Amino acid sequence: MASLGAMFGAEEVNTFMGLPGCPDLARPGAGIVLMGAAGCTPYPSVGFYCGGGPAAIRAAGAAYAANLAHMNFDLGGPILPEGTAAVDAGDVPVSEADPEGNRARLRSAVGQVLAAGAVPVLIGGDDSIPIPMLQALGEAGRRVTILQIDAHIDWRDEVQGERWGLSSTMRRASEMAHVERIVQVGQRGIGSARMGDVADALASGVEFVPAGEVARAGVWRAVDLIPEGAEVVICLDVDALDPGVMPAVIGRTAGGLSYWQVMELIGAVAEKGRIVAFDMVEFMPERDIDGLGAMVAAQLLAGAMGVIARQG
Ligand SMILES: [Mn+2]
Repeated sequence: MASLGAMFGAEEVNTFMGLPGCPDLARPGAGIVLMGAAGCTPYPSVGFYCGGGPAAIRAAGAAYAANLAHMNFDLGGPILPEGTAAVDAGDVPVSEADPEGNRARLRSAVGQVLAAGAVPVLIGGDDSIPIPMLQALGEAGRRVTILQIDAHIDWRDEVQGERWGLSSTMRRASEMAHVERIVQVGQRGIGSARMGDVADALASGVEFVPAGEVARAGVWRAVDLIPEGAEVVICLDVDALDPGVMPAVIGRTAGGLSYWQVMELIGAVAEKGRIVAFDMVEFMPERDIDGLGAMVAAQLLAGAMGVIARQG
């Protein structure tokens, strides 16, 4: 079948947008290191239900391999401007049977990237993946603000006895001493949170910017809540996006953010502070419609990398 990539002469590539690989995480030779993970701490009822995410997002990115140096008007230049570089380190090995080992391997991989002075960009996989990434930032001595973009608040203390799963990500983050502030954007609809969990989050100092507010007034209050000069971790659950552009999620919820609202948030954070780590999770290929969600995920990921490459 004819494809966009073939039209523009993209060779077959295995990495995201044909970026160079990365044989040694400790010496990436680039300021941005992309890594995938099929999962981390699964709930037994669903397992690694986003396990195909990294491959699907890379496959969608392959279409742009021949266009990497072209003008991207979203960024005002090529994705990676002259003098910047990004590599794709492939996937961190994980297994549904070994969540503790998965967390250790993810912490170690992210830690190596941070030690090399690069920005880790992690693609999942479900929303349990950011937890070890956040721990690695603490081990590296970083003090961070988290900007979580998600339809759900992820403040469950445990689910089916599991404390490190995808519904507990922000509660675990709030317990980490090096996490100074959490701003959460995109909550909406039915099933976003339990009342008690919202109360706990607010009591801990979390600021919520619901999707309805973003629709009415834009992303700017969320940006105002990011401290000037902060080191920021952006945790993007793709279900924050409207299902009209991002159908590839386990639970579609009406009224989500647009591509531009998410790009505005990412760009504004990089202007106000510095993005020190980024994750994109919960992409579920089996739920996609004609590759629409994968295209949006790939373009958002490219856009985020372009913003990170440009920040001071
Ligand atoms: Mn979510």
